[in-house]
Amino acid sequence: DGGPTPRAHSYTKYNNWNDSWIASISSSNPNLISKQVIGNTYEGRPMTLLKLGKKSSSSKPAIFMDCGIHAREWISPAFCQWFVKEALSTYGSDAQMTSLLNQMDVYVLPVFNIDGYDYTHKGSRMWRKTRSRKSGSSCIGADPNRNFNAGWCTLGASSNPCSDTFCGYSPESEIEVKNVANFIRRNKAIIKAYITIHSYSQLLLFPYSYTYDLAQHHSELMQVAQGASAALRSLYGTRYTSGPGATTIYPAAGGSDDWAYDLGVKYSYTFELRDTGRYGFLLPESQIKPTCEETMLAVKYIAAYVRKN
Ligand code: ING
Ligand code: ZN
Repeated sequence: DGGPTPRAHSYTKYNNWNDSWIASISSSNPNLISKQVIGNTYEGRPMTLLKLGKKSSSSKPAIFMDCGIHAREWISPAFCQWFVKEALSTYGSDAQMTSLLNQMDVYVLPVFNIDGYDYTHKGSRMWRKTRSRKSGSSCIGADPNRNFNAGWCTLGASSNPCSDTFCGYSPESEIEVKNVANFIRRNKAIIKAYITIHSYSQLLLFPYSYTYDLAQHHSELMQVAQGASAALRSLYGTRYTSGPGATTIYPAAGGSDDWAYDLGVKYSYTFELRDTGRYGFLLPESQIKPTCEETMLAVKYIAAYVRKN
C-alpha cells in the first residue's frame, strides 16, 4: 500500500513534487529536453534539473531558472512546470521560443526546496524554510534565500534558528543551496542569466538586496526589467514594479540573485509573482493560468534580450 493516491497532475492545479511528472516530461521529447540530478535534498529527495534546448554538438550559452526556493509560494513551482510545457509545445511554432531553444539552453529547477514544499502539502501550509535539523536546536530549517554567500547574514536575516529568515549556520549550510551553487559555479562560463521565481508582491527585482549600493550594471538591469514588466502587463494589465531588492522590497542578505550576480552572471532577476496581498501565498488555482501566461512574456523578454546581447 503506497498510501493515498495522489491526484492527477494538472498545469492549472498546485501539484505536490513528484518524480513522475519529471520522468514523463523529460522522456516526451529527447531532442529538446534532458534531466540530471544535481544532488539530494536534506531528506534525500533527488534535485532533478531539466535542460531545455535543441540538441547541439557545441556548447551553448544558457539561462538558469529555479522555482520554489520558498515552500509556501506555490505559484512558483506552478510557473516552472508551465514554462517547461510551453517551451516544448511552442518550439517550432513560436518564433521567440524557437530561436531561444535553438541558440541557448534553459536549465529549469522545478522545485528548489522540495522538502519544504512537500511539508506545505502534508504538514503546515505556511512553511517557508528548508527542513534541515541540527542537534542543539529544536527549530527546523533555514531560509534558503538567506543562505547564499552574498553579504551572508549581515542584513535582513536572522541568526536565530527559530526565525523564518534564519540565515543558516554558515553560507551554503543548506544542502539544497550548496547543490545549486555548485552547479552554477561549475557552469558559470555558459550561464548568462539567473532567474528565480518567488511570490508575492508583483515585483521584478535585481541586485542588490544585501547593500544599498547600486549594481555596476544598474541601468541596463533596470531597462531590461522595465521592458519585461511592460511585456507582462500587455496581456492582462497586471502591474509590476522594478528595481533593486534593497529599496524595492527590503534589504536582505544571502539571496540567490545577489550571489549569482557577484559570481559574474550579469542578468540576475528575482520575480515576485501575483498577487499584491489579497490572497498572498494562497493564490487561488483559478489564477495559475493567467499568472503563468503573463509571466511567460516577461521571462521570454529577458531571454530574448540575453540571447541578443
Ligand atoms: N521575497 C524575497 C525574500 O527572500 C528577496 C525577497 C529577493 C530577498 C532577493 C533577497 C534577495 O524575502 C520573498 N517573497 O521570498
Ligand atoms: Zn520567496
